[in-house]
Amino acid sequence: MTVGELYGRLKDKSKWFFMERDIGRLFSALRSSGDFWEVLDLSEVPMLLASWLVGELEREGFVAVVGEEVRLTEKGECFCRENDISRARRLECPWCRGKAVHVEAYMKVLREFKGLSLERPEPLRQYDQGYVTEESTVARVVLMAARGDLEGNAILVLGDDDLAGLALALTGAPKEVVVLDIDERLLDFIEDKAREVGFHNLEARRADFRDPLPEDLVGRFDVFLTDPSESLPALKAFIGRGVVGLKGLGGAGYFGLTRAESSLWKWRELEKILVEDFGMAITDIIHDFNAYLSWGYEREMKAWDYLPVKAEPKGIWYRSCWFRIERVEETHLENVPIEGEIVEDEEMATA
Ligand code: SPD
Repeated sequence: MTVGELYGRLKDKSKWFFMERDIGRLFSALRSSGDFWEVLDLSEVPMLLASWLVGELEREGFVAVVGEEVRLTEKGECFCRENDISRARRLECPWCRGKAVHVEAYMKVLREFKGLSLERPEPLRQYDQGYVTEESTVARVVLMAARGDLEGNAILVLGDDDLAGLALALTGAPKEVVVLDIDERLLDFIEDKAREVGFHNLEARRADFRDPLPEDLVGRFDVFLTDPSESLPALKAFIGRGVVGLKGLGGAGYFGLTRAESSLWKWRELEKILVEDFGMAITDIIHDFNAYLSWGYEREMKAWDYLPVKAEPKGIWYRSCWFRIERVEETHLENVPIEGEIVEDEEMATA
């Protein structure tokens, strides 16, 4: 059977955006690992689609679930050989781990950041929290330095369970940092620690991004940073508020986007919004820049019921690509309330 024939049999049954290429990606990852979390990571097939697909492949006899593993059967191996599907491999640079920046000049910041993070508030499902490794947070700061978005800049952080505000404070480099979050625990923690390290130009303020950006923050910043939940309305709200916060042309923004919770269809929808509505050019997309630690509520998240194997992840499996965008056209920006729930769409899996 060809990949095209298998796709033809399955495509109309899927509830999610599904391309022929997803089949090749999934088989390729299954050739490399039987650990389903690692398969998700390697394949980059959205989590709910991949879970459903494994069920279909099991019914067709291509895979078997054995204990805590999803294994290719002889039929599955044969399918790969006949369709020239090779093993998925991680071929990232071992020096930067694919982050495209070298943290060496910021080792002191990383060391101090790790120390301060020991007491950080744990993720809450209520806010869809789940934070990145300390290395990822500091790499964001290093990238900002490399792009001229750190020294002397006014920086707005929208949502900060990753503690980017604190890492920025540790550099002592920004002119000011304003951290907005809905979670008072984070605000108190970040403000206290920033003061403790002697950075006094950080303000932490409660915000819900369904509300307009407060007037005194509109048009005040050189740079913003955010890592939103991945429904399109949430991405649009968080990034949109960030853009509203920028001073104007040349203002830059950073945000993360996964393949686990966002299909390439959603990527394109968002990219259209960035370019056409927000007047932004996409200057950087660094693949798998951010690595997230287990958030502790895996068994409660939406995807748990869909997983072919009910076992908790043993290591990092959830990563996001890191975007840098820059304002090149002063399009009209809305700063109006958004009604209703925004942290939900059919591809979101980990909330
Ligand atoms: N719900 C668990 C963790 C979610 C982490 N969100 C990352 C979003 C990336 N844009």
